[in-house]
Amino acid sequence: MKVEALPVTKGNYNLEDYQQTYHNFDWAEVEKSFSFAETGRVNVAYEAIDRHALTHRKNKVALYYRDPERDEKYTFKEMKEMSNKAGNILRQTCDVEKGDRVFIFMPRSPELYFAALGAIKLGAIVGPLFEAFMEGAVKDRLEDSEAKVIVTTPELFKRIPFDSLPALKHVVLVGENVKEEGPFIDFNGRMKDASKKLQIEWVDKTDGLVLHYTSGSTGKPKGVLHVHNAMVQHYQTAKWVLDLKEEDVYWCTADPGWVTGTAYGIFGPWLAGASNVIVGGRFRPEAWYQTIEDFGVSVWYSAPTAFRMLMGAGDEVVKKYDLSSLRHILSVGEPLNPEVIRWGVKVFNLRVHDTWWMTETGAQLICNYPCMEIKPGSMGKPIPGVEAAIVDDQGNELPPYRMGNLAIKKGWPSMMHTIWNNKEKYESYFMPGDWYVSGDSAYMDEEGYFWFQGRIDDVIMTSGERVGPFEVESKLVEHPAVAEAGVIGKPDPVRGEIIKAFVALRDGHEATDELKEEIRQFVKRGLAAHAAPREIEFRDKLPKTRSGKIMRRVLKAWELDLPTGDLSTMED
Ligand code: 6R9
Repeated sequence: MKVEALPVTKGNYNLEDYQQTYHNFDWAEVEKSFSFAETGRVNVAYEAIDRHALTHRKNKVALYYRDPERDEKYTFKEMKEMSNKAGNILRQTCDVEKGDRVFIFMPRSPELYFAALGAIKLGAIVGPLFEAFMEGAVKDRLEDSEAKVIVTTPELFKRIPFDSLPALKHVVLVGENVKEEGPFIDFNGRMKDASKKLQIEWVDKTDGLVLHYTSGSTGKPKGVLHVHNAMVQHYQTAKWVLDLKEEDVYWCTADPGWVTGTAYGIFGPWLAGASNVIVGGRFRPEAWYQTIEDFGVSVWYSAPTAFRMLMGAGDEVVKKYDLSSLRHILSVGEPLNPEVIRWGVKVFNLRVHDTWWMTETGAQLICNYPCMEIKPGSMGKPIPGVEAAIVDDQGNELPPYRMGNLAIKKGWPSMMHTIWNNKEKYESYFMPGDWYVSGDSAYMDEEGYFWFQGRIDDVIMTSGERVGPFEVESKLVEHPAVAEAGVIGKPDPVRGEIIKAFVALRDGHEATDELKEEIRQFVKRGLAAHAAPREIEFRDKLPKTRSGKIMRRVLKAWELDLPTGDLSTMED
């Protein structure tokens, strides 16, 4: 099914440009937008904030912040000053220098952004942590990175095993009445008097910027290091894919603990000079629609899990709000179900644009542009300057429609620089032919659209047929009783594997055997007999990461009674 009835957005970037630049795009041209073109040195925080404070954007709102307690806004000039103050605190009280790891462990708040930008201005590497991490998860990350400073709240400090972290020297507390003793520094108190002027540390484009820990299927989380050069792609994709223009008010719903919340919650939008909306607090459909109405959000970047929750809240809620400012919606993190796209068209009269990328890739790679026809279920096409292919396990390119490894030719600007303390792991991502292998399986159609099938290890082989769990999950959520679904392959002596679905029902539906059979038949009719789950199990909730990915490996571990591995990124 194509959703092409809707006119494509008149984007910054049109289809002819796309076709022309696709094969001969040169990232070096984009680099010329930044200071390294002239001086050879750079700093993302300068390019994202200070540079605008020197132009007509000086008094433009850079940050709209809201949570249940606070409602604030800061112009580019104010952001420059606040991040300078934070930088001065970190430099003067914590001796932060270029290359030091400064971790930030706190809920979203303006201070989080001041501290992150301040640290970056000193050339430090910022490690953002989800506020929901418990002690073990925090310790793993601070230990591996040998963080020198942590910026946190008095409440969250209780989860930091300070005494068993020898590299950790300073604890910057963001809170009321903080007493400065031992390693503790009173952030808010010192912000009052800190100087608004700061000597920026100019760095090389291959110097460290952010360190994001991600969980693999085994072992401890690994630290993916990104460097300042990533800005080249953050900036360009903010223009092409987010389609940000001068007058846009942009809202990315992701927390900075997830790569989406830094690349497209900090760098992309501010490099493009947009007004950036940041909302703290818990997810509530009403509050989300209210945010769009109150701030006049025009470009909105979120995730399938959030869209599915909004969908679950019903279309009546949508009608209570004036959402006419919205003009462009994007999604990332997991497969975007065609059902969500149809719903978007129905309730917002807009298409939801899928984007594919990973913590390791640093920025968007395969996307649905505003100017493109969308094929629901497809992630879109590679952006110019990026070469993607489906390859076999030896690195040979496969023809259209063959399922295989989704791979990217090395050399895009935002690619991770290394895995912290683990060069071997870093090297294991690459295959002969200079392919970076994503760990996702996909196929490409004859028009060059890419179709996600699952993580490599999630692909199901049932009676000799390869089935992508995502296809089955997407069909399942089209059933009116199904809110969410996770599908795994369960070992079976006859069929190799059988398809097993874990299903969370929408409110008002009863978990009966009849319903199981009805859902089975629904998938059989809508997809294929071999793709219908032989087993269905109802659950109140499915295990998901904080970025909304259904954790199939946890479902599999439950099913097979195996250890679940690292659960630090699982939501409560
Ligand atoms: C940005 C981010 C990466 C993994 C990736 C893939 C899944 C991301 C997707 C998608 C289908 C999309 N993923 N975007 N799957 N369609 N548009 O999500 O980074 O948290 O590292 O996850 O997420 O499996 O390999 P990260």
